[in-house]
Amino acid sequence: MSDANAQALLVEDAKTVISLEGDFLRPLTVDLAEFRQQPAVVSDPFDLRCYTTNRFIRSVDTYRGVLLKDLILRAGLQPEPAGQFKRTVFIAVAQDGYAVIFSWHELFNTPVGERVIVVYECGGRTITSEEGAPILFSGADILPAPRHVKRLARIVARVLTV
Ligand SMILES: Nc1nc2c(c(=O)[nH]1)N[C@H]1C(S)=C(S)[C@@H](COP(=O)(O)O)O[C@H]1N2
Ligand SMILES: [Mo]
Repeated sequence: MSDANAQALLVEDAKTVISLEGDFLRPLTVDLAEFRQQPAVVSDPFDLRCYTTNRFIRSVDTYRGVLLKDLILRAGLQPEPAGQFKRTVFIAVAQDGYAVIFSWHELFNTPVGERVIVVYECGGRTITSEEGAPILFSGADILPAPRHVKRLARIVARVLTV
């Protein structure tokens, strides 16, 4: 990639934002350029396969991204009333309205959370918005396609009550 191309992608990254909204302590907006300053997680190559039809979609090379739970920790959860944060669900919403759910327990107290990342690179190359960046990927799921969300726009926190 030429320097000019790399620069253009960085400029595009700075314009690509994800907002954390709802029941966070400090709702915030992050841009993809900031992600490169944070600790990264790299996933193994995998086959993208649909849950509903079991259809093989394509093989995907290594992904690099930041942990969803690191973003959530930056925005923070309400400490009061005690323990209420454990009732939080996180809705990851794409630009087209496609949405998937994670629970607080799943992210912070199971191995699933160690592998839920917001992805900005594939096979060492920046993913463009045409290719679906930023992608939310849950690497421990059995069938990966449902929680492989292209063009992630928002993470909405909701404290559930019964
Ligand atoms: N933004 C967004 N991401 C999405 C979906 C969608 O409708 N919108 N569908 C999911 C489902 S159910 C499947 S099977 C795959 C399809 O992947 P493809 O669009 O790359 O073929 O994307 C997943 N990610
Ligand atoms: Mo699917």
